[in-house]
Amino acid sequence: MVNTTIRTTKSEQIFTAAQKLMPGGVNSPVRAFKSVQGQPIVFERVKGAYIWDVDGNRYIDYIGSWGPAICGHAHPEVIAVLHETLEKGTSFGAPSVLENVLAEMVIDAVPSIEMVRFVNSGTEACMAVLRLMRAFTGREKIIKFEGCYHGHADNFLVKAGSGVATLSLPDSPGVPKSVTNNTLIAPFNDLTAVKALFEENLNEIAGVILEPVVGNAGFITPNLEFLKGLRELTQEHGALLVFDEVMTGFRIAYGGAQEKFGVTPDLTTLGKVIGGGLPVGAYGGRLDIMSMVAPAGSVYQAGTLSGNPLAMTAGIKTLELLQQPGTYEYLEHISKKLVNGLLQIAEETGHAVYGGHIGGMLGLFFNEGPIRNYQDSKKSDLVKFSRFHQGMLERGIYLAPSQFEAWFSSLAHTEDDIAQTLAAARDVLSRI
Ligand code: KE4
Repeated sequence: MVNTTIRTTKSEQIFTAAQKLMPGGVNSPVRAFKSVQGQPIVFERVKGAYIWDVDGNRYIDYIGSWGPAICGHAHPEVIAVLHETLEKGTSFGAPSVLENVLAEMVIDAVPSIEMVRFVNSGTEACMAVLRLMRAFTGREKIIKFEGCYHGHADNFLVKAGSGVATLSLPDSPGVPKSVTNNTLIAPFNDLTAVKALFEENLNEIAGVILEPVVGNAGFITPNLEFLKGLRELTQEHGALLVFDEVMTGFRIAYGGAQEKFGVTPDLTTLGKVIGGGLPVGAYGGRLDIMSMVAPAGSVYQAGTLSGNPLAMTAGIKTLELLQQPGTYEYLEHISKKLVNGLLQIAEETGHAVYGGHIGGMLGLFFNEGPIRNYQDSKKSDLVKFSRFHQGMLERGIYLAPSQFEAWFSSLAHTEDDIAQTLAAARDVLSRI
């Protein structure tokens, strides 16, 4: 079904052509709108909290390029410094002082990070941190949590979230059993299950990796006791604790979930925000572990465009903007206003909805709740979500096209944007 009230002729034409050129017409599955009605909107340009499609329709955007646009799309100060760097070239393939600057900012901000390595995506960061965990401990098994997504490397495509959950893909074809045999799964927020895995696999588990606040099974918050328990359990068993903060890093607090909850892992992965919209990822942590990474140590990892000057420039400026006083209070305020407004409207219009927020990250389920893990979030009403998504799109509100994704606010979203979003939600929820 195409959007009935907004003209999307050009989007349709371009997307039809795209499907002959790229698998599913997209370069990342979740963009394909497979689990919601309608078809993908083809973007023309973005600015602040808004996007414009190729048909000239404007939307208030709560995806923000899946996290990077935390200061608003195409922030003038980011664009300005990028122009300056562009004049000096786009890639050096050699050290630049920009890498030192961003590395220092990340090390100063993130409690667990004493040394950091930049890569080009969150997937790369998670792949590298996995190899490092195994090298440091000499063990092969890892524990991940159902519904958590750590990029598309083979080892992590086991009961993953995000596009894997959205498309309800089986553990992806092409991933050898020999690889996933070493990936143990537990339900999020279930410390007992993790304890059992450690006891059943004594001295074999290299570490535990998790999204400390889940964004890839929909928005799921941790029990603090769960996070603290993982910290104690990994220490007790000589295993490493890894926070995948690709999504939460610099978004739920300047120092990420580990600052917010006061639990410090051994290693952390980052992405999205630290590149300010340019391709980036990073992994970092304890000096004794990071010193094992080549060429300082023997754990190999490399990348042609790693630390490239454009991504470093955009990341530095983005973090500078986030350091300004009041930014996280504003993100908290805007997210809270949106979520609380939606919960109230849902109640008034008779829909079971569960939602929450932390800083600039939020989410909503068509579900009675509580949502403690992926099994809970899977019980959500996906048909109703799809109708809600389509209705909001037709009213100029751009939400993640999957129940199994988080929403993102930014410093550019205004009170008026929230009011418009809530008005649209009331209209849609009173009709579906
Ligand atoms: P990338 O390889 O997409 O840069 O990062 C992978 C990744 C790792 N860890 C976490 C916690 C992540 O959220 C991600 C990527 N997030 C998705 C959104 N759910 C990216 C959007 C997409 O896949 O197109």
